[in-house]
Amino acid sequence: MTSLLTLFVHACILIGVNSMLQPKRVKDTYENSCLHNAVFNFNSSSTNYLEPKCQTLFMDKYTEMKNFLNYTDMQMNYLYSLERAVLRKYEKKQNGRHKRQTGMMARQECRTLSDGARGALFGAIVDLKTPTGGMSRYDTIAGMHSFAAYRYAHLGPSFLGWHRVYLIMYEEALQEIRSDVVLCYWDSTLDFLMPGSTQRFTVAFSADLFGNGRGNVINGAFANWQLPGGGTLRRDIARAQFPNPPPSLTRPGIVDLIATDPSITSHTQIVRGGTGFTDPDTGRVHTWEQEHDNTHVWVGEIMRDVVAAPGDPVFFFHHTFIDYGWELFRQKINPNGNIDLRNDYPNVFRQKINPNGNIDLRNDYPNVGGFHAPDAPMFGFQGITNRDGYSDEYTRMSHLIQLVVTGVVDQHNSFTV
Ligand SMILES: [Cu+2]
Repeated sequence: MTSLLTLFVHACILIGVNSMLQPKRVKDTYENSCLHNAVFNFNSSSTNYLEPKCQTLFMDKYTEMKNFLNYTDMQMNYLYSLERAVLRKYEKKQNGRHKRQTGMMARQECRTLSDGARGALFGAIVDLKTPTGGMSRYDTIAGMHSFAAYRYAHLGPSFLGWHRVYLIMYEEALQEIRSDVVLCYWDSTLDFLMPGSTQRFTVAFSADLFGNGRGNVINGAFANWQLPGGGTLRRDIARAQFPNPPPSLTRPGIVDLIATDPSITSHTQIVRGGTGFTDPDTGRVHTWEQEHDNTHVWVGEIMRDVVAAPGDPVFFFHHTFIDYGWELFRQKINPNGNIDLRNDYPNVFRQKINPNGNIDLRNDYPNVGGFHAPDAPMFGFQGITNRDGYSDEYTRMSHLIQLVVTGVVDQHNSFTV
């Protein structure tokens, strides 16, 4: 009797473990569960643990990324170890669906961090950049973005989810160095509110925060960073490289629009390839991704280059804010948290990617649309689908749980730099 009971308990544990390893999906294809399983169990370049069909599927993707980035097995192992850590947390969140977490650290504006908290976070970033065993973990993570840049991570609905997962992975890497840090965001609407010609003197780009904003970065925590492609980290903030229109920081009005406008209620209305919304300043179709582009251009130099951009740590502070703005939207359309927003993933991949209609990017990147398909594996994160990037689990992993829509934007506006 005892042994039967033991057996029963064991079986339960096994079933429990199994279901933990196989998160529920909206649409679980053979490809997705194979890749998920492969990533989850990946710990060396050996794939003998996979059945032959799955082995081929996985190795094709593994080799494609490895060759494109010219990474060593050690670098690939590192990326997969991070993805696995992210997946483990995801599944933990899934199992604790209704549990409210207390005492969880929340991401906040970088300028509102205490000196100690900012020192800890920036210190971890600098540590990540320090080469260990012949590689910089920071550069290994940054390079991954270049692989995904043109095809999966931009110009469509996966932009939001892809970058969210990417931020979580980066945060995971930082937490392996210091468990008490979370990302902070650069709310560039604050700097936008400074009169135009004074924006370049923002404290954000000073020795106290991200380092100087023009030329080689020679002060602050990220001074003299070397880029993997050669050269030093450099910026050219608030310079009108494209004087017409000049680069703009994130506009508070756009944040308000997506966070509070009651007529913008689906993801299709904020992503590229969808219907977009009307830009109050230009009257043109606009999206949250396009608004994010502007700040990249405003920072200039490395940040302006979609492939090299994560080489500037400001990339992650900016994206953390873009992720935050998206979260304001998500909470607006799902205030009670009872809608699975994976089902609101726009199925727009057969439409023109460029809503202005002047360039059909499908001609340049013939498969760009397909790469954004809801149930396609998220590029570089084979164990996750594009649609999964919209799930609540990733929100809850993003240290955004304490977000409250009401009052947040006002707080920003009255915050003085
Ligand atoms: Cu990006």
